[in-house]
Amino acid sequence: MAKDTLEKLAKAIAKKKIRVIDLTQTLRPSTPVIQLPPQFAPSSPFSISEISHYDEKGPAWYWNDIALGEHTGTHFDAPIHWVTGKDYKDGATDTVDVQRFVAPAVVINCAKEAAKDEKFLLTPKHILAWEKKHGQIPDGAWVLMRSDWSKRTDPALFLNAKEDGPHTPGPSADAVRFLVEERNVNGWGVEAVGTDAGQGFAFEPAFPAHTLMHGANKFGLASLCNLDKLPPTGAVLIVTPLKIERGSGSPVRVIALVQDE
Ligand code: 23J
Ligand code: MN
Repeated sequence: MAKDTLEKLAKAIAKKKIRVIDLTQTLRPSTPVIQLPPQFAPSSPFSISEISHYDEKGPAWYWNDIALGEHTGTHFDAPIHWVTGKDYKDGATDTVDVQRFVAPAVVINCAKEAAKDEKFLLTPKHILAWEKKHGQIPDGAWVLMRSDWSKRTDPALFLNAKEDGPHTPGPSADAVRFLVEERNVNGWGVEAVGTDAGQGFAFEPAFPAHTLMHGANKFGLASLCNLDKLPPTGAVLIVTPLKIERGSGSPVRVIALVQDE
């Protein structure tokens, strides 16, 4: 590799030949948080309170206290989040190999399907059809499911809770199995509140994107946005969770590098 590769990259970014796209939702008290059945402990909503605002509490400075669950808003799921990944020494927010925080991404566009069917499930058949057009998913890539779900700005419509549980799109168990076993992905990312489909609790295995991905030391990304601004292949994601000691996940600012044609 040429020794000036990084220098060229920095110049291309400065000249906007390579653009930086924000895949992150704004954090605010109304940020939707996953809702579990009542027998399970809930994650609290994001909260923010002012410490001082150029006033008597701090004449020249403004700052806030914040409180939030690790899995709030646009966030990273570490392998130890799930019981199947609990023993990975490099599976916590503070122990993950940072090399994996910079990785290519492919985007599978399911926007039309999700618009027609709120419970749309991505299957191996869809993935293979995508690969026929765009080539095989590269080793170590993020696989991102574009559903345009992030365009649901009303928190209730975003969570889309119904009598029988949430109606939100996601992967089938077979799709997750395929990505883990047949393609050595870095992780799986979605626009919905969690990496699993809303009905994933009833799948076999339950919550396959959690059970199988984390069981294989792979990552998750949830509540992404702007996936419609990414090409199907060629983007590079930078995902840097907070270095929480033994953290199971973290809110994260996800950015993508994209080279225009
Ligand atoms: C805890 C329990 C079930 C689920 C989740 C968290 C998530 O989706 C998450 O944010 O990791 S499904
Ligand atoms: Mn999570």
